[in-house]
Amino acid sequence: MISRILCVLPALLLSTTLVFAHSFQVGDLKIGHPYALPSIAQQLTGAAYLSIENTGQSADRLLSVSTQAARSATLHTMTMDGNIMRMREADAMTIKPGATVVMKPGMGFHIMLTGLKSPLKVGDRFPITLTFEKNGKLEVTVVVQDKEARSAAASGSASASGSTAGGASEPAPGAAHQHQH
Ligand SMILES: [Cu+2]
Repeated sequence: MISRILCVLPALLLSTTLVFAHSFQVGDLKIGHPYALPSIAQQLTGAAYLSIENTGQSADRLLSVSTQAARSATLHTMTMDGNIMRMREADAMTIKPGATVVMKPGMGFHIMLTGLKSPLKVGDRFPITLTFEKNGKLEVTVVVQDKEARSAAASGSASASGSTAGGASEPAPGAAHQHQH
C-alpha cells in the first residue's frame, strides 16, 4: 500500500511543473506556453500570447482563433508608425518552415479577446482553438499570469532588473491594450 502511494506523488509533482511551461503539438507545429495577462478592471478586453514553431518542410498559416471565454477572438498585429503604436486585425499569421513565431505584448502578433465573459485573473485557465491552413485545428490551454513570458527560468527578481532601456520602452502589463475597437 505504501509503495503505491509513493508512486503517485512524483507523478502529481511532475504534472504541476509542466503547467509552468506547457506546450502543445499539431502536425509539424509546436505551440509553446499560451498565456494571457490579467485584464484591467472594468475592461472587457484582453490578449493572449503563444509561440509557434514550425518543424516541417513547408510554411503554414494560422488562419483563425476562437474561444468561449470571450465574445470574439481575433488575430491582431501591432506595428510602430513613427512613435504611435498601431493595431489592426490580421488575416493570417505565417510560420515559415524551421521558424518560430513568438507572440508577445507590445509588438508583432497577439490574440485579441473582446467581450470577455469574465475578467482574466492570475491563475485562470481557458481554452483557445487555433485553426491552421495545413496542420488543422488544435485546442490549447491559456494560463493567466502576471508577467510577460521571458525565458522559462526567469524569476521575478531577474526580470525586474532585466530592462536595459530604463523601462520607458516597456509597456506596463495590459497597457498595450488600451486601444479602441
Ligand atoms: Cu489587439
